Amino acid sequence: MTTTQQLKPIRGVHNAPLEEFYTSGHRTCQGCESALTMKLMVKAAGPRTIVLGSTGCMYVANTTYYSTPWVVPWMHTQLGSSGSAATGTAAGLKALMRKQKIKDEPINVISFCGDGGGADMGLSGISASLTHPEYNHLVLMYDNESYANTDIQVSGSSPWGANSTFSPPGKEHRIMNTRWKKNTAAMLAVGHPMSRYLATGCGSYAVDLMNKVRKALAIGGPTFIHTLDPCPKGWDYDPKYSHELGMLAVETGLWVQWEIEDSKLRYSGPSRMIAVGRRKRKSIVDYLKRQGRFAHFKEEDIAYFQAQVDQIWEKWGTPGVSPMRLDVGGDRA
Ligand SMILES: Cc1ncc(C[n+]2csc(CCOP(=O)(O)OP(=O)(O)O)c2C)c(N)n1
Ligand code: SF4
Ligand SMILES: [Mg+2]
Repeated sequence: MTTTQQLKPIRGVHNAPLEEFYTSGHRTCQGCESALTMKLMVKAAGPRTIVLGSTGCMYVANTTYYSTPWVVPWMHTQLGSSGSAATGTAAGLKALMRKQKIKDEPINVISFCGDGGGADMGLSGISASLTHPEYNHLVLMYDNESYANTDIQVSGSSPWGANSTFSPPGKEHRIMNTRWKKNTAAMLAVGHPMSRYLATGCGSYAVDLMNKVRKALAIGGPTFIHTLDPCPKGWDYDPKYSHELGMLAVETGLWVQWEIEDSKLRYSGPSRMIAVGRRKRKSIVDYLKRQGRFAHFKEEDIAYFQAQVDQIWEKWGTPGVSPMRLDVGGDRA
């Protein structure tokens, strides 16, 4: 394995690097948290970084003709290809260094995708990338809970009941998306023992997210981070509330922040406080009522949603990560 950069933890927001590698020149919506995720991701990674990005808002809105916010080298890849682009780029760099065509130095490779590109279309490529311990890279899936760039179609990561262009509530059927959100990071964590680091995060907890990016890049081998990114357009709220909605998602226990480093699971931020019983989860009502995509919800829908979140914390073997529990099978031979 080629060496990785030694990236020290950032102790508090005042110690975050001042340099920006994702700056002006993008055309994302006002209050776009996915843009914030990009900014924090590459701020944490630093200048010796190559970023690859699959089709979606973070490609299209960031590469308007002759203009881009990326200060580091950046390349677009096909919608389902974040995993293979990551492996290919890491392998290419390694070969060039071995042949002494370029200087042998640690270069970060980050490949990002949206939830449509990662949780749905590119899942197999990401899975394959996490089986190659000889290549160092991070796949970051920014999750705005829809195929946002093509006008908010439902994805496997969209929340139950949310209004989208593919799941509009009607008079006959109020709840058109009857699927619960996929738990992508945990699914990948369970199935890929060669990956030493997988985590969830949210731009509302900027230092936590930047430190997770640093750990993922420094540890070596293939890694994965899944962020939850409030999206004013798709979630239908005033852009000024993006930060608060990200916090609410965590404080209600709907979005659980954790990391698995060398098989050790740790919760972070409010999720840790909730997990150790030092903080109560907030009710989901405020989170739902502040977003137009849930405006059609009746009391029974809110109650169902709350019951699902309660279950994640009260019935799952590892809350928010895995519903599995050991069954010792007392009545079986
Ligand atoms: C193979 C393929 N199918 C469909 C499209 C059209 N398309 C472009 S962006 C996009 C949405 C991607 O959604 P997601 O990955 O969640 O990113 P977001 O737009 O939400 O940022 C789609 C369907 C495409 N570019 N390639
Ligand atoms: S639609 Fe959502 S994800 Fe896309 S640029 Fe706008 S706020 Fe960001
Ligand atoms: Mg999306």
